Amino acid sequence: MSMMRCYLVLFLSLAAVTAYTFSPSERHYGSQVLRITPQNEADLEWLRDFERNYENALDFWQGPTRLLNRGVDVWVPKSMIRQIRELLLENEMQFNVMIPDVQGVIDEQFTKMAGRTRPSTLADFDYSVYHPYDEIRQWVLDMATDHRDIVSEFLVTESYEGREMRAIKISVKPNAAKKSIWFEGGIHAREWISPATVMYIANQLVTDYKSGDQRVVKILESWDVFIVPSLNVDGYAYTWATERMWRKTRSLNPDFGCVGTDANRNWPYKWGGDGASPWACSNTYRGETALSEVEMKAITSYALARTKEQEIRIFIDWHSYAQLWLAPWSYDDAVELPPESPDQLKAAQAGVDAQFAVHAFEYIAGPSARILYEASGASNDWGFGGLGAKYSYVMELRDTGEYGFLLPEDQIIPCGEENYAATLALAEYVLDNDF
Ligand code: 0X9
Ligand code: ZN
Repeated sequence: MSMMRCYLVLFLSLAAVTAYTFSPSERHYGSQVLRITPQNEADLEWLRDFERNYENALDFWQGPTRLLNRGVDVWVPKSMIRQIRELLLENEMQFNVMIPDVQGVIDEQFTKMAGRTRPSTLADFDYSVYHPYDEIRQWVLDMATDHRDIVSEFLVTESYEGREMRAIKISVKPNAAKKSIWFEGGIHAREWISPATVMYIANQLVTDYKSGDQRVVKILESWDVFIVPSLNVDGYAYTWATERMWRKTRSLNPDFGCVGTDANRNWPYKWGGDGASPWACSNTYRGETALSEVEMKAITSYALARTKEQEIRIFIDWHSYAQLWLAPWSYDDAVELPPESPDQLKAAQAGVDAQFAVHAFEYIAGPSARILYEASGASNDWGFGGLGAKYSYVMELRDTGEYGFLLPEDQIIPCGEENYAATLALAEYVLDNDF
């Protein structure tokens, strides 16, 4: 063997065993997530005030919703635990500790991941674990290379910090009558189950199509599928390197000391109304203007251009957590629902039934502002009102408040399975009833 080849072999084998050592540097020792369960309307009213008063000091993983039996999950730093517990007791709120040691869960999950190596081929890509951004980007490239007959990839934009945001299109046989499905994951950085689930679904569609699964063949002969696995790429990278609980983008807000915009308050439809903050330090900061974020500008113009060629009829923005299908409207709970609402909810219900049939996990479908809370400048409103996709949803994945955003890896595949079933059911429902 020549000296050169010898070095090359040595280099390659070293590269193969170089394990990654991610671990966020921000630490949250002693912090807890408390779950407060409203017993009646008066409790809910109190919780809404509580959120208003503390939204700048505490991170509401799940704010007060319109669903009486759903809890409010609030992440409390160690220094405030006594004060918040006393406040809840004084006001006779029922609560329990949902996560007794947030840092403990984060540490445990990163320890489990330490020592893993990068997948060297697509065949090595493990759908049952979470992946750092580089690997997601590489997955996009590999999907297009290894399945070039039906998968293509494209660059949506470079992010604020200069990362490539890439996406795939699954398209079998050109057929003028096809319509499109649009899935985007990872708009909220810390909701790791979202990119993991959309990648699972993409792989399953391709695999099942290639093995001749008749349901999938029929679906893909009618629908092209766009999948953007990770929309908020800078935020996602930040959750691996620095702050596991980061939600927003990473753009600087020159007039404020705080970084980032809530990309899901930055969509250009009913931007800047209720349920979106004008304050840059808020986790629901709407941004300086609609589409102030480069990622959002790129994704909206890309989707608008695509729908002109081949109507995007199904649009899902994947989030966690709460197990909900959220249909328009998001921006106002009092505004009349669109005439399409009954169809949107019926189609979602077909998905809910399919989800339940797989692992008996219950999802609930409804109009977002009425069953959850108001949020203006949100994706499902733009998908419907701006893009014109009749079946436009925010999907909140697992769980309903055991681990929340820190969903363990052993739930990725089950979550993928039930949501793959939901995807097929939704695509079929629309195909059969309203194509
Ligand atoms: O608040 C959000 O952006 C979404 N929930 S999350 O916990 N993933 O952040 C929900 C947005 C859907 N719209 C309304 N709730 N109105
Ligand atoms: Zn979210």
